[in-house]
Amino acid sequence: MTYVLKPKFHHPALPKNNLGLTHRDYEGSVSTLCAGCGHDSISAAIIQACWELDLPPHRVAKMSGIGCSSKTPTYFLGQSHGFNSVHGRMPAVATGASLANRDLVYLGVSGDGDSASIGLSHFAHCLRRGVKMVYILENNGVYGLTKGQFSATADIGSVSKQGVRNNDEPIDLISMAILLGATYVARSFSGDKRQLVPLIKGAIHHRGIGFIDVISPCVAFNNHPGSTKSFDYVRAHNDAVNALDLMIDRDEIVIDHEPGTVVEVTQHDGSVLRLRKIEEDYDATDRLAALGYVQHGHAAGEVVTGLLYVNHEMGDLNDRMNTVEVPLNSLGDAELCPGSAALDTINAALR
Ligand SMILES: Cc1ncc(C[n+]2csc(CCOP(=O)(O)OP(=O)(O)O)c2C)c(N)n1
Ligand code: SF4
Ligand SMILES: [Mg+2]
Repeated sequence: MTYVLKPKFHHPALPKNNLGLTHRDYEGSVSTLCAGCGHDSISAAIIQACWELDLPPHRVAKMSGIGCSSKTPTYFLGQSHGFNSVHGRMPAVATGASLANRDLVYLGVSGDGDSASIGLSHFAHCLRRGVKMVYILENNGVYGLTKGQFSATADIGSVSKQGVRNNDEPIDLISMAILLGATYVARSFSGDKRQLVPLIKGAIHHRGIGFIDVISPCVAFNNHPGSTKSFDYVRAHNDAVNALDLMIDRDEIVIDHEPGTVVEVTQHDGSVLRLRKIEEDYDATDRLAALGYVQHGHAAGEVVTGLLYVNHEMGDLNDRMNTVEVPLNSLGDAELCPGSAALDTINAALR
């Protein structure tokens, strides 16, 4: 519970990253979610990714909306900035923050209710505009916080815990993201940390929007036979198209998974996404093919996972709007009020 403080001491032999910080330094408060909730595993993956990347916690801003998923930023990166906004409005707040200060790493956490219902328009515009952020969607197919109503991502024909059938078409946020022009689109499963941690790391290093749809079972309301968002269903239908590793400064890394054809994508900041193909024909840089593959997988009841689409050439919203490099709050009077001559030039340009 949040009122139970986590002990600050830790084993002296805990490994440290290049900043001299242990994994514990990236944790937050004790989680109040149900024991076994998929969302807690995603928090653990975020902690692992930030620790491995040597991210200074004060350089991260956690943004969220409302829901069990949106509560989770309290449970990771306790020394980072955070803004828990209103239902569905996380993308709008993150857009403003990202434009005002491009120096921070923005980690947005949302739920399927938060992003696919009340916040659908905010989700869409944030993705199409390419806000520089990581957008993690903790997708359980239900409104967990308000006791398990079907959300807009629940599959047609899936059955609730009370035995009610969902008759509405689901919104596939991955297909939407690709159609909307998002430039880093991935799907993963909260139960697969080995896949999820590198996907989060790659998204943090991506210049643009890094959208990750993580299937995250709700053990209280949507983890029964008949659900297509349960641990058992996702384990049985997980179709991974590739496995990702992130190389920074071209460091040699040890890959502990099986061999396969490797494709490398160099990002704006020089980091390299190293994709080992599991599906030989899958090309994560081909937008239309990715869309087709995801749709076919969905029609066959498969949960297609991995880095599904990446485009490192588009840049982000800050590039497109030509925003200043430094945070707005560090600008002084001289930059903010350049005088009447500058104003005359602007006015002349508008005549
Ligand atoms: C404006 C507004 N409408 C409705 C609610 C009630 N509400 C709170 S959380 C939620 C849905 C949460 O579902 P999701 O985003 O999927 O998060 P989960 O709890 O499943 O992680 C709703 C409808 C609210 N808090 N604010
Ligand atoms: S109600 Fe569901 S989503 Fe919410 S904490 Fe419990 S298991 Fe997680
Ligand atoms: Mg939900």
